[in-house]
Amino acid sequence: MLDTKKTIFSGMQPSGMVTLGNYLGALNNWTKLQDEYNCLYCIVDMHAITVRQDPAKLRKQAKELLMQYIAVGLDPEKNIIYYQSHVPQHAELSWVLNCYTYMGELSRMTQFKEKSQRHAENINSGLFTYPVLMAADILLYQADLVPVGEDQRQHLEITRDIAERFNGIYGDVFTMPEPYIGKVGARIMALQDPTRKMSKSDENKNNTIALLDEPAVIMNKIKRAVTDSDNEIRFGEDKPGISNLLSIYCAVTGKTPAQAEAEFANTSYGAFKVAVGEAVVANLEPIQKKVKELEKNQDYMDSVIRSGAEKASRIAEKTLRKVHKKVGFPPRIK
Ligand code: ATP
Ligand code: LTN
Repeated sequence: MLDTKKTIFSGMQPSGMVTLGNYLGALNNWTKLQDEYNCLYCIVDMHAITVRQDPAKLRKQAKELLMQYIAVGLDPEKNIIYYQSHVPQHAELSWVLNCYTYMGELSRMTQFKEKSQRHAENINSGLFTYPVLMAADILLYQADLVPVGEDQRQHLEITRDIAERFNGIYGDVFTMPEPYIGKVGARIMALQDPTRKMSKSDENKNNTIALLDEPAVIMNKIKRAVTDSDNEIRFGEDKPGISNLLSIYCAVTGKTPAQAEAEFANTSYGAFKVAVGEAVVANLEPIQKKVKELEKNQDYMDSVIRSGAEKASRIAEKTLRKVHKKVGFPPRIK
């Protein structure tokens, strides 16, 4: 049967505990797409080492991320789920694409500027070429669509620029990918500083809610979230804290902004925060339960890891061979 489904690729770094931001901005959309598309969801451990990681912790986080992919509802039978470092074609294509990417365009990346400020002691060249590896991830699988949070829009643009440049020279080698950015939850902010995005590598754990946080911890973090003093529950640029909590509420309940505003029109901040906390806890409960089950099933996890890498590698190799041929590398002798 002819496979006419389009392809989706996305990834997440095992750089900390998965946050509510990662879930609402990305993971939650991924599960909605798995029936209509051929999907690959990668754990981008090679991206994670652009910031110094503790080896034992990185390994643990990668495994936990994999379990959370499955626990939120990604079916390993329907989707290709794998570790980036198990598929060497990512690094190989990344090298080639490095030679088609300009220093100038990489220096304009907001994430690079932001991360080099945060890690001034370790501004390594991997951090600088991070978007090239990301372009390789996406282009290797000829992805049509890339579901990500708002913060990744710029990386998608540079991916398209690289693809367009390469195709311009060699003909249609790469499919042009489009970003897929959801309407709600695309940018969840830090709880203690709602002008910054919630980020899993944030050292202040009061800024983030982890998918695996205990219910009491979640309630507490939301209670302590920074708001303002005018006691009005509505969306507004002048109300970043309340707007963030409202966005979270809408994303976990499926309610529209107008519905949420109406619901809390005469509510105190205290009661509102309890309602948001309870909605989050209820949403995360089944995910946490599923992770506990998966933790007990090592054999199953191993089989997912093995088969995911095999399937991804087979597809990736096709694109890589084509690229090698186009740029003029000598053919392999069988
Ligand atoms: P790090 O802190 O290590 O940079 P991160 O939390 O920013 O990590 P990533 O692994 O870089 O997370 O991103 C995974 C996915 O989650 C991406 O699609 C990204 O756009 C999305 N995402 C990250 N943070 C948020 C957020 N605060 N709101 C919505 N989506 C987000
Ligand atoms: N840079 C992304 C993670 C990432 C990714 C990708 C996302 C790496 N490769 C390919 C989509 C497609 C981030 O979220 N920080």
